[in-house]
Amino acid sequence: MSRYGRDVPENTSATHPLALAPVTAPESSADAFVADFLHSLNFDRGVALSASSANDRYFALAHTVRDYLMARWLEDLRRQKQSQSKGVCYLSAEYLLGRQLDNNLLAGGLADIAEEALASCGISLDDLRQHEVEPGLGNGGLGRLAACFIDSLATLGVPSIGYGIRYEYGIFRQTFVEGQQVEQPDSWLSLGSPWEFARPEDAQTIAFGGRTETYDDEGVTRSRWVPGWNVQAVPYNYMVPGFQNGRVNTLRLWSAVATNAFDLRIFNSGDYEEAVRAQTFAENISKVLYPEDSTPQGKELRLQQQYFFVAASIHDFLDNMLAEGFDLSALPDRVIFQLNDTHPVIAVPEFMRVLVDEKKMEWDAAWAITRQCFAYTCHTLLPEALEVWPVDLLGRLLPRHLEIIYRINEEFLDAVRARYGDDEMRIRNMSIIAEHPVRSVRMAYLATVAGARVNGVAELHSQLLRDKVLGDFDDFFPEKFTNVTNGVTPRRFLRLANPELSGLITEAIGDGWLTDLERLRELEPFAEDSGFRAAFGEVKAANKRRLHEVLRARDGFEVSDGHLLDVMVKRLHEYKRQMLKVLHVVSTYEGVVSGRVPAAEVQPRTVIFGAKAAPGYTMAKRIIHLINAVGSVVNSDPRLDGRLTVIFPPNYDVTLAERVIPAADLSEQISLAGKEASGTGNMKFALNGALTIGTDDGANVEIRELVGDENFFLFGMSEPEVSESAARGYRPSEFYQEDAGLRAAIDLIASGAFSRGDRSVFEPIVSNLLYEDRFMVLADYASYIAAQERVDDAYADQEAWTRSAILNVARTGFFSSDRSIRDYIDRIWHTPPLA
Ligand code: 26V
Repeated sequence: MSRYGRDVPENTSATHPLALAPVTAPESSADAFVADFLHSLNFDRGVALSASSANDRYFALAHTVRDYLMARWLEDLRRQKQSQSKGVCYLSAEYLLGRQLDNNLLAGGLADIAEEALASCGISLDDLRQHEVEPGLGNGGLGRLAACFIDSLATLGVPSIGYGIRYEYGIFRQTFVEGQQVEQPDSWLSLGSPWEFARPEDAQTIAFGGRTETYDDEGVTRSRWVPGWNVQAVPYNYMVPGFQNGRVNTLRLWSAVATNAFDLRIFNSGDYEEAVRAQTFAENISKVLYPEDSTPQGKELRLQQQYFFVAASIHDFLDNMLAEGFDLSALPDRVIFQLNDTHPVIAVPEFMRVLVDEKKMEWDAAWAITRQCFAYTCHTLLPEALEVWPVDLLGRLLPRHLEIIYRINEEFLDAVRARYGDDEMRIRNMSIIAEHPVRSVRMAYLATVAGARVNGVAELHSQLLRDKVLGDFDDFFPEKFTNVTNGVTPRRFLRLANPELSGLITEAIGDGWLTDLERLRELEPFAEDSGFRAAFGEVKAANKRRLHEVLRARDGFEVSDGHLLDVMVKRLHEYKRQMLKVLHVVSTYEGVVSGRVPAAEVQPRTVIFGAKAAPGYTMAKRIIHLINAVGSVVNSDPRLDGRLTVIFPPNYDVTLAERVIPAADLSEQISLAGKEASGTGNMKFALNGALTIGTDDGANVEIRELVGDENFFLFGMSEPEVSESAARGYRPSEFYQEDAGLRAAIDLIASGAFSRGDRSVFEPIVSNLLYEDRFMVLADYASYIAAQERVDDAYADQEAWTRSAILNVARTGFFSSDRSIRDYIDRIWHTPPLA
């Protein structure tokens, strides 16, 4: 029964109360909203308004919003199944969603009504917003991209579903103790989530371990898997509403639960403790998000997570989305599984196993289908980030899958031999199985061999994939390779994060641009309009004030007005080169305290860092410590006259990003060329009118092409120069010897000036920079400092700066994730939108 006292009919007709739920609710419905809100407070939460906590009110509001979207959701679920048109299954181990309330209010066109309704009860919507704990089910760019993509899929009305893992603990909560990162568990579910719908009825049983055997099936010898143990995968559904288009897609995240059969057997043996232990073991699978985002540790639990969610997803699709008696050879017309990096690639042998072992299809026929049903997106260029699974581990956990991988490899290498002859070097390099240092499965190669398409995430990245990382594969099947440059959803990162700029844009060019972001081009002439520039400048100033309030309330920081706001927020990684930014700060500081530069000549700046380090990544954690140490010295030295401030709020997350990005003047995108696959933060900043200081790397290249050289601060070696320098042999100490400014900055760090005289604390950083550093910080130092001087000069002319900022907004509409999704449709998926 619905809460309206009637069951939801198969086809919600116009006369059904749920069907009347407005997409854009009429103004008069604030009263109805109040009634629904109070109903939810009383009947879902079981409290009276006067006795309710803020959390109760947040939940009641969320439930009310949910209910308004529900009819559309049920309708979309029904239609996607009924239409039997081709759809996308997006397989991703991460979804970094951010808070849901505002997004769903906006998508449902309910924001104004909700605000008015709550106000009439004396409740501030803004207060309730703060009660949402964001689901941090991702590490960084890759997880956030998945969240942007499901938003665009829903907004474009693409038949699709996102599949992933419902981690009980998301990305850790970062705290600082004496400047050093300490991780706390993120128990985002401790108060429950109002946005999820458990569907235990749709649980799947997922098997592991055991052995394989062959058997005679009416004269045909077949293989089968005899698993050793299994777990239940229980799905939780989340609404993914399109932007004011009446569409609601689904995100389905799997949670691991011990199977009855499993623990009963042990319970019956009388070993209660063992039974409980076994249950814990099974439920560990979805317990925690791995917080590493670049160096796969080859941990068994992680492979369990990967297989767990892709097997559940494939079975879910085959069991629930196909019509009765569906002819499996037509699968490529019905589905494409998009593999978000290598994490879900074990789906390939699972799909083959289902077709061959369970559906008894011929191997060749099954392989022909599989090759059309998968596509692979690569998100990295760092060799150490490419996942490999030791054969003994994989064979122990998934013995049948290993056999299937061997056969795929055998046939692939036969084809390679047929083309190139017995070129053993080439065969070894292209084999899905690596022999050294331990026999392992190269998941990126498996994905490339199986995928109908392989894409990189920015032009440069896709080119480097073809030229380097997957060069032999590009030679073998060039038609597979394509590019889809990343994008970000303008609903969250422009409309919600920056309502004032959004209002200003609408005033200037009318509405409609949020779903047609190239229309921001129409802002270009306004860059020449001094009135518009003044309004734009005021929006930026207001966003800065709002950020200052957040930083004060959240972390007790006091931030000065009138500073250039210089922001570097992203995961802490050596290749991203936070150290370059630190050296710039230290150089500025050293210039003043040494008396070479009068403080009055320093452009007032506030530098904001936000970054989490993988808990086991020692160098990254040391760099965090150094940033905090430099901040505490610089911020309290009166000789700087308050003209340089370093702020490092802990626990940078999507919620904080939404506050920081709209306030920024300068966006730091300073990775070593050829290392950052794309970057997506870079796009968010440009769209919000920050100017970029950046290398020719990832999507920076495309940003610069679009905004124009004069509106972008380029510095550093290009990728070919990096390769050349690496080939010659990089000798960082030469830069140190030859550049007095660099020497002074490094010496100051080495002297213990930021560690109370203790020279040992940051010594590993210094010696890394001087003698190893794969990421060539010192090589780009001089060029970076020179670019920062151009920044200072440019910022001194506020009119010109604002003009550039407006042009950045006007010219970066290309980076909407709607455009990325259209590219995926055209180049990879070929899925028409559902009418
Ligand atoms: C890798 C691994 C390795 C095993 C341990 C767990 C784990 C979790 C995540 C990852 C993903 C690393 C790759 C990644 O996040 N790439 C980023 O993808 C962004 C979206 O395409 C892109 O903008 C960034 O440049 C790229 O670094």
